[in-house]
Amino acid sequence: MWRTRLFAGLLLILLGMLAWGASVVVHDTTARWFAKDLTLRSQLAVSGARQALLTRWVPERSQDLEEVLSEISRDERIMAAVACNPDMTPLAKTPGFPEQFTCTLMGDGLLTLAGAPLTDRSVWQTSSTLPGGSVHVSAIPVFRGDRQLGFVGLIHDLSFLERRAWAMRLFLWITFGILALAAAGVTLVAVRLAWRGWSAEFRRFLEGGAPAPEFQPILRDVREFVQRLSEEREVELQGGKWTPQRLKNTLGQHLHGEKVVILANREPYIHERKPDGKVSVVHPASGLVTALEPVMRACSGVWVAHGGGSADKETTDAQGHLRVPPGEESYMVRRVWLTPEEEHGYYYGFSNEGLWPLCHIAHARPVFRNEDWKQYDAVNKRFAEAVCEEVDSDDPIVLVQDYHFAVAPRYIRERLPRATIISFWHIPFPNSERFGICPWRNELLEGMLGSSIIGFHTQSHCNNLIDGVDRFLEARIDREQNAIIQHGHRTLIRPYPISLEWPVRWVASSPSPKECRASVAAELCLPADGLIGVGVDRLDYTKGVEERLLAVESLLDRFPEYRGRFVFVQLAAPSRTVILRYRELNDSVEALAARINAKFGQGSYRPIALLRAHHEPPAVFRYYRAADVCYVSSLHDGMNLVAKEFVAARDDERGVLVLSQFTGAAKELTEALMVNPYDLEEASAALATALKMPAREQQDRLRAMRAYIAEFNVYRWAGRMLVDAARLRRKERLTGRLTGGFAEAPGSPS
Ligand code: ADQ
Repeated sequence: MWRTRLFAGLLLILLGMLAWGASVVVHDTTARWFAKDLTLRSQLAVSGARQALLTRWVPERSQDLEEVLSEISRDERIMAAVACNPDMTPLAKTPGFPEQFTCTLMGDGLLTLAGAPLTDRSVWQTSSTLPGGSVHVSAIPVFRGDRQLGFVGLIHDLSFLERRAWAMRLFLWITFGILALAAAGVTLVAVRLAWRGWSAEFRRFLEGGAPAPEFQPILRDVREFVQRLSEEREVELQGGKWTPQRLKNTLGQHLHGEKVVILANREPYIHERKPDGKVSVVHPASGLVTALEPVMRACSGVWVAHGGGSADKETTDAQGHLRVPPGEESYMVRRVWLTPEEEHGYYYGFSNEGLWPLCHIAHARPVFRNEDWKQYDAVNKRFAEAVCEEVDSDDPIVLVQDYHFAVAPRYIRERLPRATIISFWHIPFPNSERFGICPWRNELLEGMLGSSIIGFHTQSHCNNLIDGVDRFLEARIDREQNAIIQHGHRTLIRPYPISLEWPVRWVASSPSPKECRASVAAELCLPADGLIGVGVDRLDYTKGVEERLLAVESLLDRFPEYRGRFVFVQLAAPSRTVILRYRELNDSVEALAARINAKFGQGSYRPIALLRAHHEPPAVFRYYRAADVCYVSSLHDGMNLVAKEFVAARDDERGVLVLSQFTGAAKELTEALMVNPYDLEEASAALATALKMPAREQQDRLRAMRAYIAEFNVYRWAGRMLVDAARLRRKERLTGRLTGGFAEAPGSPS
């Protein structure tokens, strides 16, 4: 409504300005007309009295001449008249003729008339102001034959013209004013009537009535908007931020506290038997686990995963069940056992030699073996069965994690047609040209489409999946809703950028950044003004570890002032070492670090500290908190949680994040120093900039990124997905899908 008022106000102002402009134009035009009119009148007055003037134009008859002038000035507009000699002296004038209009003034005026010689048709004129108002002054020559006797000067009263102009202006203002009010009034009434119709239509729609067809598209948007608003409101009421409690409440409110079952290859806690015979619990180096574990703590439920630890079997019951986290026991892990052949084909083979390089632009050739595919498919089926054993209703909520389980959603759907299955793909999804090289591309896509929702970190990965389906499958794409409909079943494709728990629990239990720095600097034998860089990764070729070490070399080449002062600590957890490409990477990183250390090392100083081992989270956070700079140089990464962890670790608001532009995180952490990791000059310059960055700027950048992660934390990530799932279930119930199988009802909402 305020828009309408604004529009009406603007209309009023516009019409006012129009009225003012029109009055100026009218005034100028009429003034020009009156000036012409007065010239004519002056000529007429003088030529009418010509005879009388000629007979009396001698000094002796100045008395008579004055009478003639008085006769001329009897015209109601002529105030006074004067007769002047050619030598510019007055011959006669009417009483009260204004002193300032001298014969000299008027005579000089006549002389300035350009062009032809003066005649009795010539007129000089000007306007002036007297205390009583404006006047018009004119001078007209008087000739006897060819001889000029002199000239007559006339003073015209112009005050009537001003009065007339004011009257005209007033008239225009009133006319335009009435017009403006009428136009604004008509607009307001028209909008009010339209608004009433629209709001009645909205209300009817929101109350569940059938809207008029022309309103349907906009009303659908409005309903979604209102729903979003009410959710935002709910957020505000709960203090604005997503927390474990809020996630629990959301589950209770939207999903009535239903149990969530997670299917992931990696388990959150691995039991390993150490050489001394003791069993230890290991937190795996995995972004997926880092993100999902806090969600499970908040939601409870069951996490179904491969039991890969050497002491995993002996720490579970006969069904592979174990309550975790150790000491808290808030949710259940269900371990699934794989034979070495199964693990080889499904995990190392198809998942990590096939799909992983297929999805990452990191110049590793995917290897697809028929035997691996068979294992992958069979293992997916086994895990799907394990999920179905863990559910306690026929319409459970299942979160399927990552590329290891592309076909599991279809197997779960076959057994539980009413399940709500959300698949989240933690790595990039390739474009259709690249995806098309996979011999089992159709089977993978069909499998994924068993899901109710498929999530990616970014919209561009969503688009790639949709394009792939468009290209390879018989399916209908609803581009407006970002949905795929196949065999009557609808799958929504949505971006959900993953994040961390906030605050990260390892930060609170860590020593202060100062203490961390002192202890790490001592370990590295750094001088007092020493500087520390850090990189934290699984040793994977997509993480750009080689490019990172080369950037450090370039920094020391180009900026010698850092030699002897700067040490880059690379924590590198060995990963997938069964695969040749990973073993090669391991060797080449080691060789590279040794070469750079040999080049710049001196005494006890080594610029690269390569710590090739798995580190438990407190150790990882100690390095984050000690560092001046953290460099994340992934060649391609779905999100990259290391970047977010570094920011979360720095509650002292010190340190700089240098981040590869090819990570999903780069789209969110825009205050990081962004680099192309292949461009060693750019990367080393960014490292130098980071090491010189003033404390104030470090603080500004970190503060902005910390605020972002605090808000967009992992509870929000999970909450958004689960709320979308709940909405979907509501819609499905409404359209009767749950009673009639999972086929989409005709015209069902998305
Ligand atoms: P990852 O490829 O595993 O995850 P990332 O997101 O960087 O990569 O997470 C790595 C996790 O492992 C972090 O929590 C880190 O602290 C930990 N870690 C790394 N090196 C370690 C080491 N040496 N010792 C101990 N812990 C270590 C996949 C995708 C990512 C996506 C995540 C989450 O590849 O793009 O961000 O899933 O969706």
